[in-house]
Amino acid sequence: MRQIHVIDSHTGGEPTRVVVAGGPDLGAGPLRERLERFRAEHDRFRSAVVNEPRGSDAMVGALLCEPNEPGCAAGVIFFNNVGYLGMCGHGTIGLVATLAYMGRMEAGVRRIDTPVGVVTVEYHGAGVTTIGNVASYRLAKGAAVNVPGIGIVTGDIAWGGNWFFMVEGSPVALTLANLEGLTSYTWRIRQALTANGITGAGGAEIDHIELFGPPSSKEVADSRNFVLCPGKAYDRSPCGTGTSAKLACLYADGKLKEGEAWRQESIVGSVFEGRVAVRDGQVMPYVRGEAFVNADAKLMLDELDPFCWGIR
Ligand code: PYC
Repeated sequence: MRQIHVIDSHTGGEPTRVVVAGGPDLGAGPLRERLERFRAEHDRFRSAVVNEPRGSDAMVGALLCEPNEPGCAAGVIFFNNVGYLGMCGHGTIGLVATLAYMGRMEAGVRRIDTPVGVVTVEYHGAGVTTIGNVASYRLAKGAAVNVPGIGIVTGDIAWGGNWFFMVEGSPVALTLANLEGLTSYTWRIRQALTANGITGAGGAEIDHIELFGPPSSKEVADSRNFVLCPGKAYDRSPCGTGTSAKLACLYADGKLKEGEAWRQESIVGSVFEGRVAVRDGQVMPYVRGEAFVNADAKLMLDELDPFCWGIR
């Protein structure tokens, strides 16, 4: 029976399952090439780790790898219920808490290799980390999409390590009680973007939809969001890459200055604090959040189990 050592955590309510041993051998080389090998040759492993009956639609997996880029403390490939993520902010904060739990991370700044580039992490102790994400930017302001049954929806298309369509002013109040309505609204936007060929740079699929509304209170945050992830699950955290994309848009609009704090609240009430620095004309987002380790376990993969590779 195959055994996989995983350590689970949550960042602002959003789960991360780090595979620390027993994962597929993806060889060496750039993380983006190893991600493609993972997808092509070991995709059922992804499903076994994050899908039911061992996981859930909300679970994000993180395969801990040897880094390729010099000076990195670790490499990581993120995956979810339907595929792979270039970067994952809440997952990186969860990864750092996991490395600290394993005795592999002390307070200070480290570099982490990901398929979309090197990110930095500053570990503050007690599960709190600030990630220095990849350069983020807005590709299009006020892009319009005709959503069947809804009409024209206008939003910004932005990169924060994943592609986002970001809508200001949700027509449905951003509360958990409206989860079905929010999921249906954002899913229909996502389908309309695909149907109309509206993409990120280089034809990349926009697979995250983010709605913004007022925070629960001005003392708590500057804004509240709802983020629909690629596999139709919603992000319980404020979404690190989504917050990065938002920061890039705010900066581009002159609504956020370099170094100024922006507190993004999630649909479950957890908060990330973000800032930007500008380097060589690029917007570099910094996002701070907190993660808790909540399981250190062995997954068992028994080929006699009809759902050994997850319910897909
Ligand atoms: O925190 O970047 C993030 C993220 C992406 C998908 C789920 N969480």
